[in-house]
Amino acid sequence: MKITAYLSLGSNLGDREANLRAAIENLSRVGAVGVVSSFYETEPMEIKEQNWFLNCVVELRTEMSAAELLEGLLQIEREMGRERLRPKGPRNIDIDILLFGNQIVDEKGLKVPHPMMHERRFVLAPLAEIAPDAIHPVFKRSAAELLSVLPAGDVVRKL
Ligand code: PH2
Ligand code: MG
Ligand code: MG
Repeated sequence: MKITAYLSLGSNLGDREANLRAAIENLSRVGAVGVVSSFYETEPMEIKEQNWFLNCVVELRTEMSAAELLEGLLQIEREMGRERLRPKGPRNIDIDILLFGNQIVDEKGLKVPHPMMHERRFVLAPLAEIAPDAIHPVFKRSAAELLSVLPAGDVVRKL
């Protein structure tokens, strides 16, 4: 049975746009890529003293389980030369699972929905652009609702 997942992609090292495009190409190995949001230039959150990011959200239809999908995404990150220098620090590519159907997963190394997605404008703006009605299964709120109640904060602008 196919599941619709939403993924957050981010890059703040090297040619950020080329990195997002290459990652989106590689996603065909883990499922069928559906709608892709605009690319957004976003102020770094949590660790402030790093380059601005490009972020986007991608819809993916997949036959995989959430755990298999995570493994596939980590493999793509590795093949793209991702180095893990510092948690939440600079990276050429980051691919995170935001939503996986209406599933809730709480395991070591895999938390779905992404535990910080509702606090992050760089996630909610592109998600609400392509899937305003996608429901967060813990808060039972749509992406558009979560975005509308987010306090003004970090800068996120469509490229
Ligand atoms: N990712 C982080 C931490 N902070 N800030 C922005 N703007 N975009 C990101 O993708 C991002 C971040 C950890 O994954
Ligand atoms: Mg991340
Ligand atoms: Mg990640």
